[in-house]
Amino acid sequence: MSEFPLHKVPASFSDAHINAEMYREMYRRSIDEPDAFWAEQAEKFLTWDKPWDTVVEADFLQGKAEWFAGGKLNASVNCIDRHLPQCADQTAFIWEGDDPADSKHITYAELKDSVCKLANVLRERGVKKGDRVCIYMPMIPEAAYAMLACARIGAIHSVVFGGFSPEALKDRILDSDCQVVITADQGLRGGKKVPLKANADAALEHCPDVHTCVVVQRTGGDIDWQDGRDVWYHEATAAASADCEPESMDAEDPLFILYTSGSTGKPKGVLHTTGGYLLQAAMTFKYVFDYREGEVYWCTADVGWVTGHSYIVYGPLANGAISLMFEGVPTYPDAGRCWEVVDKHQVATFYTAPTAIRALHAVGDEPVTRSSRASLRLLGTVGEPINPEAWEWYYQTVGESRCPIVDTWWQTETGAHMITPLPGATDLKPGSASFPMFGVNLALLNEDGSEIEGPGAGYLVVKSPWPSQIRTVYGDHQRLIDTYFSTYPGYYFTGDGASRDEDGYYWITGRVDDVLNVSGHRMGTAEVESALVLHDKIAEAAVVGFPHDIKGQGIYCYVTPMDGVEPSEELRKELIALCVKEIGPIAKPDVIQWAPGLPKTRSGKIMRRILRKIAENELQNLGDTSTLADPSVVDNLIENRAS
Ligand code: 6R9
Repeated sequence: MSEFPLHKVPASFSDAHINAEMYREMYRRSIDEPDAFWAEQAEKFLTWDKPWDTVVEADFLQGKAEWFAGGKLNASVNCIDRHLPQCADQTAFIWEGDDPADSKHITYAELKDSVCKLANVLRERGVKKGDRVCIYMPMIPEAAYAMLACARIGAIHSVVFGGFSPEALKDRILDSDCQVVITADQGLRGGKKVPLKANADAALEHCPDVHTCVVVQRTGGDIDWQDGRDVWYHEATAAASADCEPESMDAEDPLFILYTSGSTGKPKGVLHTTGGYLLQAAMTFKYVFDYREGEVYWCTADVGWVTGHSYIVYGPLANGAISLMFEGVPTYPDAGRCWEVVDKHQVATFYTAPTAIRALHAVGDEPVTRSSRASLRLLGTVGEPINPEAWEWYYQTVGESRCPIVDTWWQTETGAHMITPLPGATDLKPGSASFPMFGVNLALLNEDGSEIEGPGAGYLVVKSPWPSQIRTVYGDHQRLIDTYFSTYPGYYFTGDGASRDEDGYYWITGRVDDVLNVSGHRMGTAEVESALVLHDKIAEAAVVGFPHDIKGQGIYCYVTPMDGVEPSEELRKELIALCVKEIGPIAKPDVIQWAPGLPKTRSGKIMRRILRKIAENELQNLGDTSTLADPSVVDNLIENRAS
């Protein structure tokens, strides 16, 4: 399937937690005897206040899954308190600031104090078990304290990425009815200030039920203040006790909500629960990264995405690991920053997104080769398919051909890694996420829903429940069923296409629905379209993805102005600004093409397939155009294609 060579498991991983034989045996058992397998893992990885009654009960037709029912535990205790007897003085987080001169270590004992103080502040402000708390933060340790403080008192956190606009923040606060927001005065990224508190203020104008806004002082910049509602983090926590009795939670009590984009409508609040989520985050962290005690592990994701939840906070801390949290961007002050940080903190595992690898590759080798990187043992990628050329550069230049790469496929909805190599078990094929993780029962389906046996390509689905699966779409369980469990009844539908080669390796080809993946960020085409048509000079818009060298996918917008409106450069700029305002900078269109008309079927459905082909410049190969209501529309779009 690929002309690139197979990379064998290196000798340095011969004593890995999982070798090839163990992988085969554990995988077999996890599928044949899931109850016994997961019960063992749950005992091994987590500390329970009370054991569970049943391991799993699930019904895919109803979108239902219950794991470890009757069991009780607290996620913050599992991430902090239980490590204290042995590791109180060990580092939990290394924080590396945006400014290279700024970094600090936070021990597990310090983490416990900070989390408990904030948990007490939240309790004093009336937050109870089951209440939702919105976290809108830069990449500072207080973001993790906030998540764990919620977990400690049984509140459900909803982290909203700090790059989202006030509009997007408002929608998320309202959808899950959050009454408390935790934010910072300003964020700092690549030397630039991000006006988080000002954004929160703008959002909160439309959120009358938010009674408390806790504000971390990060930059000391000027901000507005609403007495009664706004509380300084440093003042409130200074007065709080460093002990906080944890809430003993049912395994199925919610831990967090995280919004993600789908192909239709507004973003969905993906809900994860306590026991199953934490177990699978913990287990995959240890095995996929072959984590060894005392090693420094660095995931460059933002805590606003699921990767930050599972692999900066919950997975590492549940294993008592040292997790590096980075406030900045990979190209600031220059493109050598990541490798400087690797040397500075002696990082063993580096986990990032293909888009970052491609961007760094484009700058050339020098920023990499001027660093040592001798501490690196393992590399990882996540978020989108990685092209084999970028993989090989990452492997040879960054890892000097001695560090395996784990290409981890998973989703906000899956909670934890689903398809991934294990560094001590899997021979690597560049560009392939390789094999399913323990307990992940996969299939590829044909269009008609029949399963493909052996090599082939089709829709990627999951056949049986797994502990960290999405439990519901917050406030709309029917939407969960419709989105994931109805397309192919009896299966969880991932929305991704994949192929399986003659050796059983999986190759993810990308989304098969109207979801874009721009620099690893998920976005519905419908979200961008809704933003565009908010403009009063715009009648209609259709948005598709197109291949982009660095971002993976770029955003291509076909826009139809109202009758009598002349397209202009000014209007184009207004539309771009509108997308940034409504969604955030990640939704900035790459191309806007004026379209006097959009290709539609006679029943009025936009034929996106054709729009995709035009955006991709595949003009010879438009496919069947016989159902077009007006074929001249397509000729016009081709003639005026934006290049
Ligand atoms: C973890 C995360 C999920 C979508 C997913 C797929 C794409 C993620 C990938 C990958 C190919 C990988 N994706 N990892 N595609 N290879 N290793 O990214 O979650 O933001 O929900 O995105 O990302 O298309 O369906 P999320």
